[in-house]
Amino acid sequence: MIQSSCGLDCFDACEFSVAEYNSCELIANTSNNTLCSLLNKELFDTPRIEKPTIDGIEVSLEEALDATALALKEKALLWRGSGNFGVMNEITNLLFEQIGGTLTKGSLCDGAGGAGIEEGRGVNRTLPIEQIQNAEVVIVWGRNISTTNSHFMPYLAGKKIVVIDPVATPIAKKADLHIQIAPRKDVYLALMLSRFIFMEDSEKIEWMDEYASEYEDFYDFTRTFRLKGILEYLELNLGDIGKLISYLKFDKVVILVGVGVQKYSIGHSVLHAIDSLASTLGLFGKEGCGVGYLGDSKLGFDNPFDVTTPRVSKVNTPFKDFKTVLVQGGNPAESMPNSKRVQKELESLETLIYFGLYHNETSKRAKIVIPAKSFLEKKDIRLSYADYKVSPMNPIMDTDIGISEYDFVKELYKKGNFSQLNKEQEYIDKWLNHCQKQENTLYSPAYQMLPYQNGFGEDEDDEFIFIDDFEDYFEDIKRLIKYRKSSNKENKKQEYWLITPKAKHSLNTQFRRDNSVHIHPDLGYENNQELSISSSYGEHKFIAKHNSDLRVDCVLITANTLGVNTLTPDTISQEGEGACYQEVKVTINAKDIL
Ligand SMILES: Nc1nc2c(c(=O)[nH]1)N[C@H]1C(S)=C(S)[C@@H](COP(=O)(O)OP(=O)(O)OC[C@H]3O[C@@H](n4cnc5c(=O)[nH]c(N)nc54)[C@H](O)[C@@H]3O)O[C@H]1N2
Ligand SMILES: Nc1nc2c(c(=O)[nH]1)N[C@H]1C(S)=C(S)[C@@H](COP(=O)(O)OP(=O)(O)OC[C@H]3O[C@@H](n4cnc5c(=O)[nH]c(N)nc54)[C@H](O)[C@@H]3O)O[C@H]1N2
Ligand code: SF4
Ligand SMILES: [Mo]
Repeated sequence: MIQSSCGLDCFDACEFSVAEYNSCELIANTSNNTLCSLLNKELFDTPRIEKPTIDGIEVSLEEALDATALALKEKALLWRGSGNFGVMNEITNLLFEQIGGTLTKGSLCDGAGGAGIEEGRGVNRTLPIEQIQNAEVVIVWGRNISTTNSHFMPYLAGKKIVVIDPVATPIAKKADLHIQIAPRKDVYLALMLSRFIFMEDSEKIEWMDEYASEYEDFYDFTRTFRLKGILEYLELNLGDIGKLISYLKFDKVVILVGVGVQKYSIGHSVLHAIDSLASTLGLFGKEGCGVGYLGDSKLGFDNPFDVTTPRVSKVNTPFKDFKTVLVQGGNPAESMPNSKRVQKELESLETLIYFGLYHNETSKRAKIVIPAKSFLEKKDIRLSYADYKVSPMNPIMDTDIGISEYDFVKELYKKGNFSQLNKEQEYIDKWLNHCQKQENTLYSPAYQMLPYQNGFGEDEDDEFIFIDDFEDYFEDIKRLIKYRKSSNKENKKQEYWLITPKAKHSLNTQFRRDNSVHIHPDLGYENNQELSISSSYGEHKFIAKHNSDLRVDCVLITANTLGVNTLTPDTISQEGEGACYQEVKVTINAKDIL
């Protein structure tokens, strides 16, 4: 038996075993006993890049690495994606430190929300699965559990479920309560719920006196908004709020937040407001309670790949300032926002190097293409953003294809005459040595059964800091409410919110791709009709798919859909240097509108 784990960037971090080397039959080690089709099927079915190429012509690995070494002598940037979640992927940082190159900072993923959590709690600790299991009520807030986090589904069985999501997701359809909120309004909902909790005297004063004593100021802040106006803006009535509060008032409440709520410039404020609501209810450090988001998986580790190189934004990366760009484990030409700009800049580079498993929109534009080994073929360990488990990844099969990140860096060290690299196992051991070991399981050094039980901040001697203000430059809601009646939009083309979540049979842009735009049937377009969707960033043609799970004011295009990011803005979130994929309104253009 060889033990290993899935390296895909996913909440579940599944572990598996194989009976023998080179066996493709993966046996799940999870309690739920299934591995999803991404690992079991798509990973094996997707054609790999087998040979290195330069200008499309097959070359030996040696030639490709020589050309890479030469190109890295120019002003060079490393843009690393999240194609493989193993920690050894970051070893390329050491190479860029040696060559005096530049790395990126910020996040296409959870950065904005993470920053909001740190504003309130000081550090972003993961909520242990045990607390989810112990909850009576689970509020699923902008997370598409059955698609992106399916191994959590069994933990939710038998609990009261509330879903806050603009889409009637599968879990929303089964929920006790679904608030089909309009996009980007969650911060106001969290603040209003907190206000009502104070108004009803349901706040947990004793807990707050000890751990979050500035609550009076928070209550005052929630009262700076006009109640009636906000409820209208939220399209909710007092009855809806009452129902939501009736669930929040249970003893054991867990809130599971996904990235959906924070793909906006105010993403940090959304998480900060949700955490503030949770503090009002004393949900931290208590059995069966807590707010689970994407936790800081590296918390407590001393990362051997931390380097101090210059960094540029990962969200609106100025590729044109560089001569050489190495893309590793990512597909910026499609996964980054404002992808037209990205594609143009990648095309005009002197040398774009793509180091990955599959051909994609980035590899197609690359001068040098170097095939990587997949996580089934190399040694690594992975952390998790939804659990404290640390999972070794062992090679389970041989391949002639590609090179591992460690060997890639080792070869380039040799070619550059840089100092000796440590042995691969020594780096892996540096990670492992920090882990807590219980029986045969490894846990992160930050593992705590009840996070924030003793307080907040790194040393757990701080208080929770409530949200006390935020600025919204995209929607000035005080103005919106004031001028609602007089605003005349008749001459303006109807605009829709763009919802761009994950797809079931792909992992971001890896595996199956799509070409659909989901629209509500009431909009009057035909199913399968070609529609051009445009925003102030670009325009792209998609095939219409009727979807009555949507609100009529939203269109939905999944992250694996070609062209979706021609529509999205490369704005950087106010905090956390995160991407703001949904901070945009789009229009629908069809020749034959009914
Ligand atoms: N519209 C829209 N855009 C989004 C999102 C969205 O929800 N909507 N989501 C955003 C989010 S959350 C994320 S995390 C990003 C992800 O965006 P990226 O980080 O760019 O990831 P992918 O597009 O999935 O590309 C991953 C690539 O990694 C390569 N790869 C896989 N394993 C390995 C390996 O072991 N070594 C090497 N060298 N390469 C490997 C594969 O060839 C694959 O093509 O996308 C963001 N973009
Ligand atoms: N199958 C599959 N699994 C994946 C991935 C994948 O591509 N495919 N990607 C992985 C990665 S990189 C990540 S980061 C995670 C992310 O996993 P999730 O957090 O689940 O991310 P999303 O699918 O982007 O969006 C989640 C939900 O947010 C809702 N939403 C959108 N806008 C809003 C809003 O304004 N308010 C509220 N309340 N809800 C909103 C969407 O309708 C959607 O149901 O999933 C991981 N797992
Ligand atoms: S993609 Fe996620 S759910 Fe599927 S096997 Fe990997 S970790 Fe598990
Ligand atoms: Mo992500």
